[in-house]
Amino acid sequence: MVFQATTSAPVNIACIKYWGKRDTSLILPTNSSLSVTLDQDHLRSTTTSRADPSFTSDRLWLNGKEEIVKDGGRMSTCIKEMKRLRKELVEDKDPKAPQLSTFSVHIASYNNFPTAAGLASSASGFAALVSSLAALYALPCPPTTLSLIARQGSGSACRSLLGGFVAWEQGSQSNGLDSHAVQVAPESHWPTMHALICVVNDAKKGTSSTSGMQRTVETSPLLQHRIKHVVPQRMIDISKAILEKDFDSFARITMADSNQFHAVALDTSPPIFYMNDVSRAIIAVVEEYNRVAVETTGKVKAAYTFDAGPNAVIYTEEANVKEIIEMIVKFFPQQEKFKDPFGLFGAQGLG
Ligand code: 2P0
Repeated sequence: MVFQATTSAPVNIACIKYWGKRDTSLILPTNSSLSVTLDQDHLRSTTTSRADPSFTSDRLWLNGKEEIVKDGGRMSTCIKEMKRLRKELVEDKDPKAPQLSTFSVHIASYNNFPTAAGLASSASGFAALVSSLAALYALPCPPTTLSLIARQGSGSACRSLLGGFVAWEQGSQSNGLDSHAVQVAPESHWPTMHALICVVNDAKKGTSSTSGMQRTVETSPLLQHRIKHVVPQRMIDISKAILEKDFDSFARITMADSNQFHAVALDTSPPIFYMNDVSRAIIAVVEEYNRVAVETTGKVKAAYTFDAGPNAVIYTEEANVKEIIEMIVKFFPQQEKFKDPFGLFGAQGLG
């Protein structure tokens, strides 16, 4: 009998950014965050997990290359937690169920986009890992429960287990049981919302999110202001904007939060720079585009956001997608060799 399951999970792009942990081993954040899960075929991790009594250890291959599963590391924690759930929820209840929790697993995962280039590969990667083990172990768990485990792989991964508009509630318990993802609205709620992915640079980033954010927690006074006085209200306001499909408010909050996240990175000692000159030029172009839109309609039409890297994501509604792509291509002519190398330069529909 073969015990194997394959599932995939998409990346998510945060509008309210997660940056900072209050507990680094359980991965509990210093603030809540909110993201949009992209739902098309680009930017996904696909993971196959197999359990077999002949396997002698848990092993993992990422894009075809074996990675060490370190004892006590994040990968090993996720696998261990999933085996614990299998035992508790399936095997202890049904003694005839195959004792898969006692077998080692082999896991193979592929990203269809550049790994660790600020395109949230750890988010889709750990979400796909947890969902493939949940399928392998036939766990009767809602995505919220699985998000508690994906969170321990990589914080942002907890948000990729749900579709549409997803909040990661920071929670207040020290055991982390209330620090999980919740869906604010499904993708069908706002099908005209699109995310344009602009790959500025697909090289591996200089400062990893994990080490960068802890340096920020240790050294940035601005982070303390952000987590106490800014993010809580923004979480309320952006959730309302999403529920009311109020693009103008959604966009203004998203841009302000991206800018504050990068300000907090700059406020870190030594400072962290994730955006480059092209990123800043994209901000200038979108700001000018919005200035004209506000003059004519009173509302902005696009929102840029940047994660821990120079690549831009531009949120907009369907009616503006063509115009914005044409504008970006005009201001940032693509060298032939960089023309859509990963098939990413285009609209990611959410509908
Ligand atoms: C986010 N980022 O909310 C923010 C915005 C980057 C900038 O979540 O240490 O890779 O694995 O929990 O999840 C990147 O952080 O960090 C991230 P760990 P993770 O999407």
